[in-house]
Formats: sequence, structure tokens, C-alpha cells
Amino acid sequence: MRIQTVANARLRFSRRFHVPPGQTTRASDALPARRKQNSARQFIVAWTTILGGLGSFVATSNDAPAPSQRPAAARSDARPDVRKDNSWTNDMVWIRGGAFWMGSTGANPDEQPLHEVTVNGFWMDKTEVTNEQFEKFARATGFVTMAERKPDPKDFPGVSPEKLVPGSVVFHPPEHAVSLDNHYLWWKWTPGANWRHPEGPGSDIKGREKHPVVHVCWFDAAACAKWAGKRLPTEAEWECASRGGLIRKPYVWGEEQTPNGKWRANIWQGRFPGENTEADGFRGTAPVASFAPNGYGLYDMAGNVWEWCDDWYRPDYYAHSPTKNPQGPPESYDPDEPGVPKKVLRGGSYLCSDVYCTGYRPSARMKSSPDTGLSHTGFRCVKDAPSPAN
Ligand SMILES: [Ca+2]
Ligand SMILES: [Ca+2]
Repeated sequence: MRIQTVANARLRFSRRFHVPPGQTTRASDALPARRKQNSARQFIVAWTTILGGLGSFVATSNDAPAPSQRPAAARSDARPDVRKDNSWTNDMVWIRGGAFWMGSTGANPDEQPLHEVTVNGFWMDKTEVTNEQFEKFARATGFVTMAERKPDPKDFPGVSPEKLVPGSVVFHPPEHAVSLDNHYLWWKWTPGANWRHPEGPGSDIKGREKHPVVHVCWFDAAACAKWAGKRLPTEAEWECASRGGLIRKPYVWGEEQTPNGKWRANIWQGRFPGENTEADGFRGTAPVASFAPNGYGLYDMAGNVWEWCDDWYRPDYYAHSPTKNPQGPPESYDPDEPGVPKKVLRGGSYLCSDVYCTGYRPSARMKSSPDTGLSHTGFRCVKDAPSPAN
């Protein structure tokens, strides 16, 4: 085996990730079976170790002096002098929940059937998690993302150990027009690429503090969410939130892709993958909240980076999912890559165009192996807490 095996292990994505049918299966076939089976268990153990000693990110501080320090007269006051620190709500919005139409009628088969779903209310990050936010998590915990870890030789039997180096898969636009049948022409396995070095060694995130973090896999995202006292959204919560109160609209802002001729999200304009006209103002990721929010005050629910959800992926889930607070199927199944468990991603990215990938639609679904992050993969968190009225 060659080092490409490692690339394949982190390059498992579907046709709507700009990969034609069949090629994802080939990539999966190159993956050692033990790696497929063990990856989830290994990294769950890792989080437990790392997170075990940490408290919740959201402190409930009390600025009042301790009871023993108060004057006697104050103690006679029956009202407790306790104030909650709710400053965490500054970066989150309350999504009221309720019933909404999930899916679509005429798009990809896995978005069908259109069905009514009800979700409970929850808090959601206004923006994708940024580099500076993720850096706080990494600094506080010492967490090392999947892309920063040296692949374990035990998971890659037959691969020379010196070839097992940390890295990730980076988008490299070809200089000439290319066939859309071969994704290796624009996705490159890049040793040393990770969230701190999005394009590989020599690149960094200086000046990109407000950009969404990328090259994070599902395990990385879930660990960060847990540290913050939050969690990843369910797919139903994500879609409910993305619609911003609109009913069965094709875009999170309404009916037209470019109302009044203006782009409303950071996606791709031009002939993918070689020509990027940057008509929306951004070639790669954009600082979060560069475009107007949706009806719920959420930014970049279309485009910029894909966002991990908690659910396992199945294309047929909507046919029999619960109507109230669906949590996703108990097991994943992707007919493009049977045997490779996959989690759901939502919202599309700066690489989505209307001729090849329309992942920025609120009903569009994506799937990827939970140990795989790429240069357009990020996340945002949600939190269960009382509504603002309470
Ligand atoms: Ca763009
Ligand atoms: Ca997004």
C-alpha cells in the first residue's frame, strides 16, 4: 500500500461532495477493515480521557459575597442574592421549535418524502465555530484533532510507518478545465494540513481568526461541543433552524437564489472546479456573519462550511422517522459505501455551485465518515436550556 491509503481513509465523501458515484467505493475498499471498526471506539476513549477533568464551559458564577462574609442584617433578607451568568446567550439564539416541513419533494431522493416534524426549542450558536473559538478549546484542553494525529500503524497494516504522517485533504483548484469524474484532480492529500494550517505547512490562520474552523472531523466537533457545555444539533434541529421560520422555501432566505441580483451566501460561482469568479466576494472561507442572517438570526446556514450534525446517515430515514424530535437512525447506511458508517453534514460550503452541488439548500443532506474532516468541514453547537422567557 502507498500513502494514498491514508488519504483515502480521510477522503470518504459522496458525489455531492464533488465525487462521482463509484469512486467513493473504491476509496473505501482501500481502507483496512480494522480501521473502520475501531476508529469510533478509539476516539471516544480519547475524549473521555481528555475531557474527564474538565468542567462545563458555561459557568454559573455568583458575584455575591459568600454568606459568611455578609453582614448579619443582609442575612435576614429572605430573597436569595443569586444572579445567574447568562452571558453565553449572547452568542446563541433561541430556536422556538415546533412543527415544520422537513425535506423536499423534487430534489435528491434522500430528501424525500417531505414530512412534518416537530422539535423542542433549543439554543443554537449564531455562527459557525470560528478558529479563535476552537483555539480556546484546544488551548484549554490540549485536544489534538484527528488531522494532527499520527495514524496508528496498527490501523494501517502493510503501510510503511514513515509514510504514516498527520495530514488532511485540501482543495486545490486545477489550472485547466478538467473532467468532473475524477475528484483527485482537485482534492489533494496534504501532509501537515490541519485546522491550524488549512492549506498545509506554510499556511496558518493568522488573519482568519473569525473564519470558521475547518479540517475538523465529527469526533473533534463533538468534543469541542461537550467542552463548551453544548452538543451538536440533530439533523431535524439543524433544518428547522436553517429555515428561519420560512415554510418549504428552497433557500434559507426565501424563493430566489440571488434576490435583487445579490448573493446571499458564500458558495461557488463560475465553472467548478477551476474557475471561481468570487461573485459573492470570497474565494475560500469567509469570516462568519459576512452575509445577512436568516429569519432566526443565524448566519451562514447556507454555505461557507459544512456543519456536522449528531445523526447517523441513512438515505431512507425520512420514510419512517419519528415525527417528534427525530434523533437519526440507530445505524448508518450509505449505499455508495456500504460498511462505512457516516454522520450527517448540512448547509453546503464555499465549494458548492448550482451546477454540481447544491448543498446550500436547507433540505440538502450530506454524509461523511466521522473521522474525516476536510478543508470545507466545520460545525456549530446547540444547547438545551430554558427559553428566554424562563
Ligand atoms: Ca464564494
Ligand atoms: Ca455553514
